Amino acid sequence: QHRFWETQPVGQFKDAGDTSIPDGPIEQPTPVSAVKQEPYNLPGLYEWTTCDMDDDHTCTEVYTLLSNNYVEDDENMFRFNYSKEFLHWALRPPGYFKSWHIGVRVKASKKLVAFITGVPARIRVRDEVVRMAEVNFLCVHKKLRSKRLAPVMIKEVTRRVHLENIWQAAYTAGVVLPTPITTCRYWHRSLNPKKLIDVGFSRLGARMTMSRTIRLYKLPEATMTPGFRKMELRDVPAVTRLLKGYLSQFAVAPDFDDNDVEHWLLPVEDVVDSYVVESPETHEVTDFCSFYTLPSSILNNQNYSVLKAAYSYYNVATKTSLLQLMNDALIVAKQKDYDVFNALDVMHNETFLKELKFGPGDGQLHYYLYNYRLRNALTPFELGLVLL
Ligand code: MYA
Ligand code: JJ1
Repeated sequence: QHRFWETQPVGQFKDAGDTSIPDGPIEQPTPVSAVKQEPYNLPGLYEWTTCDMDDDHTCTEVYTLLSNNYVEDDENMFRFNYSKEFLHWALRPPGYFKSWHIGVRVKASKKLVAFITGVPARIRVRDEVVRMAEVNFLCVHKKLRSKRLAPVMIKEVTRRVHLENIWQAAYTAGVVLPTPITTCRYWHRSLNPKKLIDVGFSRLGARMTMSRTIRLYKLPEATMTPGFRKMELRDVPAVTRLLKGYLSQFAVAPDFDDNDVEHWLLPVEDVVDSYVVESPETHEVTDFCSFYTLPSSILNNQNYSVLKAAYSYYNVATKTSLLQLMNDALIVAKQKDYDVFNALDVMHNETFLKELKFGPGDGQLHYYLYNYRLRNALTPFELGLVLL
């Protein structure tokens, strides 16, 4: 069934429901000196490369590989189109390791044909904060698929993570592997319904006309919460406090400090947007919301080539209702010309999705931990983690 995954320290389908196996690491760490010193062998025509994401040419090569070969929807109508600026941000958080940005090139031509990355994170699982790698951007060129290259790349990133004395990882995928800690659904809020329908992202509902649909999704011109403004550097300590308090209730969530918040939440144009609510009376920051920008290429459409999508990231409401806060997030996304606002059913998102006219998508996202067993799967609303 899973020739590769059966050999890995992950929850195995055959152990499902076995309550005699405890939660926690599946295998114990070895001394770093005992970690294999040489890279895994690639097929003879290919070689490993470490990608320097500060180098504009390398960043462009990675961007081009992903924009032509990364994740598509089940009908191959859309493909994620992460921008260079996004990749630069996503791959260089505090304490990142360049050695975890791994490419594969064709020896003869030096063409980049595969990629996988890790970035360090502290993730709390129940009561334990665990140092992990967040693994993302696994991509093999379309012409090199099904040659078992992916397992070699996963083993190589694992080796390089072990060399930093880190023994666990978190990752997400659209496919089912052994064994998800939870399975989330994507929800979509139309901001530009006419374009979404024109490109086949959504359909005109039954008994709906285009003009009724446009009216249905219309939003106010301006945000409604007094004191709602863009997050600034001076807000970092307050946002960290809000996030720590909020995330503590979930079974799995990142353990963010001020440095992490500065990196992951401070706005970067066309990459990540964050807003706070500063009380007009007390000047206290009481709420915040954020989204990241991940456009998709529209494959095979005469009129449009990109879908501009915002993805809900971390949101914390203490004084304002989460519903009103997210409505303001939709309003700013509309002002900034996004076509759609996407969200997973994680954290407390269920409390606003239907009311704010999000509809369920056809895509699912499975969350996984490497070398950490959870006896019982979580519900999406027990999950406090969003990966990019
Ligand atoms: S998820 C996004 C993944 N990328 C895409 O979907 C882009 C488009 N697709 C491709 O580029 C290829 O199809 C990929 C597979 C590269 C995905 N995660 O080489 P193969 C297993 C894990 O012949 P290919 C993301 O980036 C598959 O079950 N395993 O297949 C997070 C089979 O194993 P088994 C996957 O299609 C990545 C084997 O690979 C995935 O040419 C997290 C087949 O290999 C997948 N998404 O290439 C990675 N897809 O026989 C794990 C297929 O056992 C990280 N497979 O079923 C683990 C933690 C590591 C660090 C640990 C540190 C301690
Ligand atoms: O975007 C997705 N689906 C869209 C488009 C579907 C096109 C045909 N397959 C969708 N649209 C309906 C929207 C509609 C708007 C009005 C209200 C009702 C709903 O459902 C899906 C998510 O739903 N996206 C994907 O399939 C992309 C891949 C998702 C897996 C990601 C793996 C990530 C890797 C991680 O690192």
